Amino acid sequence: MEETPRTPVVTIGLNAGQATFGYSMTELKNLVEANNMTVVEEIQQSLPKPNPGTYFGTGKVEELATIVADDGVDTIVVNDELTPSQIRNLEAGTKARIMDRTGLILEIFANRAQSREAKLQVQLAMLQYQLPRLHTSASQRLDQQTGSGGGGGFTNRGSGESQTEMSRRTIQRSINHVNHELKEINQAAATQRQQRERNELPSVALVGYTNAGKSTLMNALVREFGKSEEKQVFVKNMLFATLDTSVRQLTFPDQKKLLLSDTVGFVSQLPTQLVKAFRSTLAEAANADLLIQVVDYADPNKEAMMATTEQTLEDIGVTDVPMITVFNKADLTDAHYPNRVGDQLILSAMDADSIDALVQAVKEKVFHNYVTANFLIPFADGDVVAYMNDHANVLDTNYEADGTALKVELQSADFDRFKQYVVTE
Ligand SMILES: Nc1nc2c(ncn2[C@@H]2O[C@H](COP(=O)(O)OP(=O)(O)OP(=O)(O)O)[C@@H](O)[C@H]2O)c(=O)[nH]1
Ligand SMILES: [Mg+2]
Repeated sequence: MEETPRTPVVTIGLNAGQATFGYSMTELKNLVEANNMTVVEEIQQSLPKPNPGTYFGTGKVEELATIVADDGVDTIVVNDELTPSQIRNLEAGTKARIMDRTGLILEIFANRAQSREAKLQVQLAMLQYQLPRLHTSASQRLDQQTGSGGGGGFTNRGSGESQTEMSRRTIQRSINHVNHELKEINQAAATQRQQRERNELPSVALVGYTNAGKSTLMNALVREFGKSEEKQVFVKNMLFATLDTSVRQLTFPDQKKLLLSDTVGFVSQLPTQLVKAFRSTLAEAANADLLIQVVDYADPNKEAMMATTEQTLEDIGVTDVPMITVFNKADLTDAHYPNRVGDQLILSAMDADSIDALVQAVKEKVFHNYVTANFLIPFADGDVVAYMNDHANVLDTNYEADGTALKVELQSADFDRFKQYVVTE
């Protein structure tokens, strides 16, 4: 199958001396490629702060205009979010379409969204991004219509503004409509979450930079410990393969159970409109008992990616959930794996021993309210023995004259519940 040709673009970033500048330009290139475009020229300008009117300096805008004219490039991608008037001024100055980082990320999300919820969330973010921009571009059209002089300016202005108002109202109506639909979906999700909480299973969420291998780890764990009917999640070597939250139950051989969730990956400067729109999807992470931060250990920018993940978690209000850090894709490095030091693991999602090491680390963090005890259960209370076999880790069973003797590792709540059968050795 022929791939659709990639749109050639010029990228440009403002270097104000921030330590992460180089990384953010690499990230921008990856985002551009994720949007089926290709970078033909990368430009940067060192300026202590942006020019309020055109973001870049006058000389740079002229340089861009020359490149556009000479190289036949018609899209310029800017590394930051611009104000509506900066976009307008740059478009006028370069005769090219200007796409800012936010617009680019929104477009990628829009192309990736599959489920109804993800589509609505992206639509909401796009409408919110458009709302202030629509106003400006419409009044700009109005300025062009009225020109500099013109006695009829007042009437034109009036009709132009009402047109803007109308479009704004249309967008606002769409926002309300999408919000309403999302609310219904969210209510259902919240009910499910409550249901699960009532089941009192601990919940663990995979978080991290996009393409780190979260979904691959989820699949490896589900393959080994999931219910047979539970589906694998989508994995692909691209940015933002996952936009939907998936929750799967894992049951370990010792009957300990937990819920594992996989969700949307992060990138630096994730647009606020998207973070807001995806709040309910990200709620899984906020409500988790444990986070597994997944890092691509083979990526030279892993430190910056970890900082991005931690910043994004803070932005969505996830601040005090315990976390273990998984340095994944170790098979692509020279590192020895699996290797665990405290709450950090170097491993590969492709390796069975790594998965066991991860499970061990997760269990230590999550199942701390367990106790081991001996019980003697009279034969008349056979249902208690059945309960133990289903819900606890039965270590030893002996049939004695006055009942079944069990040595069991179980939740402290269950221990309290069956206290009457406890025997001390
Ligand atoms: N070599 C190697 N490749 C891996 C490993 N883990 C994941 N990958 C590959 O990395 C790519 C991204 O994996 P995903 O699991 O989709 O990553 P993700 O973190 O879910 O990404 P998003 O959903 O986009 O945020 C895929 O091509 C995987 O096959 C690993 O341990 N080793
Ligand atoms: Mg994924």
